[in-house]
Amino acid sequence: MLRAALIGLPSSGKTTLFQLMTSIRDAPRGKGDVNIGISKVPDDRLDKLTAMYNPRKRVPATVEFTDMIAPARAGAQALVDVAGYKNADALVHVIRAFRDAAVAHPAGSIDPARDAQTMEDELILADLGVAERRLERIERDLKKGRSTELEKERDLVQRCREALEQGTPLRALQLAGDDLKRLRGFQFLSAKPLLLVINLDEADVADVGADLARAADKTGLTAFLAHASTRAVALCAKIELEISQLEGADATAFLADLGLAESGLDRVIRTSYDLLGYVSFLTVGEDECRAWSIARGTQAQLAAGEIHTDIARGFIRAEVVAYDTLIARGTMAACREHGEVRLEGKEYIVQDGDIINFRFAT
Ligand SMILES: Nc1nc2c(ncn2[C@@H]2O[C@H](COP(=O)(O)OP(=O)(O)OP(=O)(O)O)[C@@H](O)[C@H]2O)c(=O)[nH]1
Ligand SMILES: [Mg+2]
Repeated sequence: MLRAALIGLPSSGKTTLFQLMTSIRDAPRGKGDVNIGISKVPDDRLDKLTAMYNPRKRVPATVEFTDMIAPARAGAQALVDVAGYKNADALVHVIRAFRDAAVAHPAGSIDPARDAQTMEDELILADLGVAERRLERIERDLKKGRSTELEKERDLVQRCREALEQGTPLRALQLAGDDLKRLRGFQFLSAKPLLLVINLDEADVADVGADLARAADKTGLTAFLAHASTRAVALCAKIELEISQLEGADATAFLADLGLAESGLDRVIRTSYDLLGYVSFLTVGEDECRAWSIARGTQAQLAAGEIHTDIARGFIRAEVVAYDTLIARGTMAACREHGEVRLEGKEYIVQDGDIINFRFAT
């Protein structure tokens, strides 16, 4: 399951967004450090399959959101100190663009570009400390004896330090393969995928709609976004939360009035998936129809492990049919008759929308 942590200045709208994403309307306060909630991933394909199989259970993929309870600041320090934050797969930075004089801004004025840069600087500064400490240790160890692996690590961490010193977040380096593995243990904050959520003012929603370029222009974030090496979504958390409490048809009509084809929840999740390169595969049956999330490029045996470690361990074959094929044929039996249910091995790369039945031995 994808785990996302909400960060941002005080009163930027983190808890409002958390409520929108998780349907937890009165999150408990004062119990531990963080609120944790689950968001169901909207999925048309799962809806269609549920209609086809009429299963006892329909289980969507989920995303877990973490929100600090009444933090002094949910900035880089929280990410370093609080476990639920440190282990997040992705960070969601809520940037205040709503004006409301009744809600004080810690810096005394509304300036989304300044706030976006402040958070970026915090992440970079925290990482710079980690990189420098690591380099000192590597140099000390290298004096004791040569090691090719340590030298490789030193070169990589040096590259990271140079980027950070120039104000470049590590996610912009687009590291891959062994380099990515070497960095994993450090939990560099600026290397984590980051989604920016521009929390619009009520008065700007109708004008902006779902047009990100216009939202950026309106909130002075165009230049920042051009260099941020990340993705953004613009929404008004307060209005979206009000709309989400309406009945389905009313909510759709309300969104359409504002020029929005999709709810804020859908947009935040879809953009997070794009950002992380996540795709879904599905399992079907009379008992349960279910969607599962995996990273793009995941092999069948690893994907099986999402369901259960036993299935991965005893993996024999994956029976795979593409979603579009099943919908076109109408039944799994018809797909079989036409030879469209493929048998795939451990190393098969699971595709978005694959419907899979894993064969395994226990
Ligand atoms: N006008 C307006 N107010 C908003 C919007 N989003 C949040 N607020 C209000 O701003 C205040 C702070 O929102 P929260 O969601 O609690 O912000 P937060 O980032 O969780 O704040 P802390 O947890 O204290 O750091 C609340 O009174 C919200 O109702 C918005 O889009 N427009
Ligand atoms: Mg809060």
